[in-house]
Amino acid sequence: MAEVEVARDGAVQTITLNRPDKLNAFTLGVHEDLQAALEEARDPAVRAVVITGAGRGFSAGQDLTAFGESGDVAAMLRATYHVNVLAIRSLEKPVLAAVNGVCAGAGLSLACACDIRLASDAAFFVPGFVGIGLIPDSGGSFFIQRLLGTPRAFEWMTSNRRLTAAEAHAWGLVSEVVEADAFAARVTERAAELAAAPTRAIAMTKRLFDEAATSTLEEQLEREAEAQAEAARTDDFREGVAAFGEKRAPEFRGR
Ligand code: LHQ
Repeated sequence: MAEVEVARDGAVQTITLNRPDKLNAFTLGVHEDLQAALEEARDPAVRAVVITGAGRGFSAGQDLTAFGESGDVAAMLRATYHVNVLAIRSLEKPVLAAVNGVCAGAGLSLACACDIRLASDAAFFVPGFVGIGLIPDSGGSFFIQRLLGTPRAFEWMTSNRRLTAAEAHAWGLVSEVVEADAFAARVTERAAELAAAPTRAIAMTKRLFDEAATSTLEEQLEREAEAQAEAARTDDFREGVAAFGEKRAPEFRGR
């Protein structure tokens, strides 16, 4: 079995981290396969991406038994986690983290690099890093600070406290918690909704929000104007306005 499985259902690509015995902890092989899967997700026919885990884990982060694969930690991070986190952010379509179970360390960072997080009620969230004397890497210090705000992010990431799915929802870390039995069906439904959305507008919204983190209002207004001009040239905009006039649901094609 591959350590990362890729499946396509219509316009949805599902990427499953697949080392269930090790809670889908990351090895070099997992990084390489994830990189290939994210490259495949650039296909314009893919309009929504789901990242999830096999078994009872989403991911427990770095495989601590494979830590010795490279002596140079910074170089290892740059060559592996950084590439995949940046690939998720630059993907011009929504990426949904379907957090089916345990989510820790760089697995938590990866989930937080995604655009939307849905959690099973069987999931729980653990910083991990501080438990072994490390700092939140793989974008953890960036995304978790933005999602939770500095006081809460700092308190949590320095405590290593387990957060239940319900607590993660109350904090805004995940947008929805679903009973474990109904989780797969809900993920399929949510991913299909995203894949049927106006993909170009969603991609531009994703980029605008990322840029807003470091922009002035003036810069952002200008970016919005340029992006809106582009969105207004899409077939999906024409379809949206036509459907509105005809009092029917729009059929967006992602172009
Ligand atoms: C694991 C792991 C794991 C290997 C569970 N590795 N086997 C760091 C270093 C440098 C550069 C790159 O970046 C990073 C980033 C990081 O991600 S650092 C943080 C690494 N992650 C952790 O420290 C979490 C370690 N794991 C845990 O604390 C627990 O396993 C959690 C809280 C995630 C889950 O606890 P349980 O539900 O009680 O499961 P378990 O501990 O029994 O784990 C099940 C199996 O998975 C077990 O194997 P075994 O053969 O005994 O059944 C674990 O050894 C294995 N496993 N995490 N990261």
